[in-house]
Amino acid sequence: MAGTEEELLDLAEHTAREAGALARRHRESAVGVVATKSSATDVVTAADTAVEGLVRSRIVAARPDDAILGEEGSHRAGTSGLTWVVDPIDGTVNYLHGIARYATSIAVEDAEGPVVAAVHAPATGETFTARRGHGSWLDGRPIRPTEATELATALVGTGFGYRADRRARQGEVVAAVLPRIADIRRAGAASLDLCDVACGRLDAYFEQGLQPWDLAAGRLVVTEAGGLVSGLAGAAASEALTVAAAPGLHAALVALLETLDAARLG
Ligand code: LIP
Repeated sequence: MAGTEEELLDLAEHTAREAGALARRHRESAVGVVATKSSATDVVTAADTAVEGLVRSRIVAARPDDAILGEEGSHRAGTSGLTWVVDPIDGTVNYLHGIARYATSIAVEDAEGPVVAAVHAPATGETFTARRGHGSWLDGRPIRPTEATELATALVGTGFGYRADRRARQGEVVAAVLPRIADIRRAGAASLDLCDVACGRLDAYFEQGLQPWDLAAGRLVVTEAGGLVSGLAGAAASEALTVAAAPGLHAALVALLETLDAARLG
């Protein structure tokens, strides 16, 4: 499998870069909303659809027996036991508003979870990669989380959902967390927030409501860098809640969020 894993990572990285370049070209022309999903603010642009189509075509051409799970609907069954989990443009609202923080996020999963991951940010040109059991890298350089151990001095990322009732609850949680940490960052792209934990730009990150394509690649980048990712009460990270942190901080943040019942979906 080793040779295949290296080939998988190479394909994921090169496809994420090509997809990101297409997203950037679309952004430099005109970007418009072509549909909405869970709410009026959960938008889909023509670029989302075009970029996912490009990723799908590259995967099918190279690995026709693999399954695909894409945010914009390019679901495809497979027979190989591997699934490509794709967010063509993570940070869609940023992208639509011309905020230069969005990414193409690609993970390949087997029955045990993510095997390889690639997160490419076209606006900065940065590419995060990870391979299970082998580490995480930013543009080929190994990355590590911070040595943070105290919530009171921690810089923590978070995000909010597309449903107003869920945001109301998330706002309550953030209001309770904020006095217990140094500061909060809400930057709008979960995959990049997770990668920021992996490389030490953030000490931790938590968010309720992440979809598999938001989470799959960034979770492997964090864990292979030496960070910890979970839900609450020993659960795995999921739509209920994702908590990613430097190893010295993770338990304290989970404990705080458990006291706030932060996973109670709005
Ligand atoms: C986004 C996430 C972000 C979250 C947004 C949205 P999308 O994904 O990356 O962290 O706060 O609500 O889910 O929709 O841009 O792919």
